Amino acid sequence: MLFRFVTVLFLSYISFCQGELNAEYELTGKSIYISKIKKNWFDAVDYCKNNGYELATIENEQEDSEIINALNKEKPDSQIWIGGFRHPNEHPFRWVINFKKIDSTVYPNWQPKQPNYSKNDELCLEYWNYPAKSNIFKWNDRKCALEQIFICENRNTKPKKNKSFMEYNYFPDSSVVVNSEING
Ligand SMILES: [Ca+2]
Repeated sequence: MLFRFVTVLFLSYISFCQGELNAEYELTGKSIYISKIKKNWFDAVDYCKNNGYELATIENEQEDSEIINALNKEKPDSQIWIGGFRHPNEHPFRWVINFKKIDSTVYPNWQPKQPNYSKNDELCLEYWNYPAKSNIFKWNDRKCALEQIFICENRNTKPKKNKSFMEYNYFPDSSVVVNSEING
């Protein structure tokens, strides 16, 4: 366990030295990094996890507004991956960190007319900054294969079941999703 902890710290140190992330933001109950590099959604999940973080999740309006404040300071790209996804056969999106459904019981900040389940293949969740429509950093479902910047989070209080969403065998194989999106 100690070795694993030290390894995670070491890997974090390596990545943070490579200039792949913007400055750390200390928010209520967690810290976040906004990446400078772009990855598809699955690789963004792995990148955060390999550094002891998770792709960012949003539990309530305060968490949403704090991340949006950080985004407004960094002025990053207009589309940024966060840790929400859905199974092709299920409509509620879920958070990677705890599998919780993103439904009416959870604070939702969708862009108008989103999620639109475009061609039934927009399985991954992003922030979409769309100032022309006065929609600043709201949520949108988008193709997981697209390479975008992303947000990693480290929560002070870890969920009790912090299994990777991959370990639930819930999501279809990531290479199948990416290949079908690229070729389909
Ligand atoms: Ca969409």
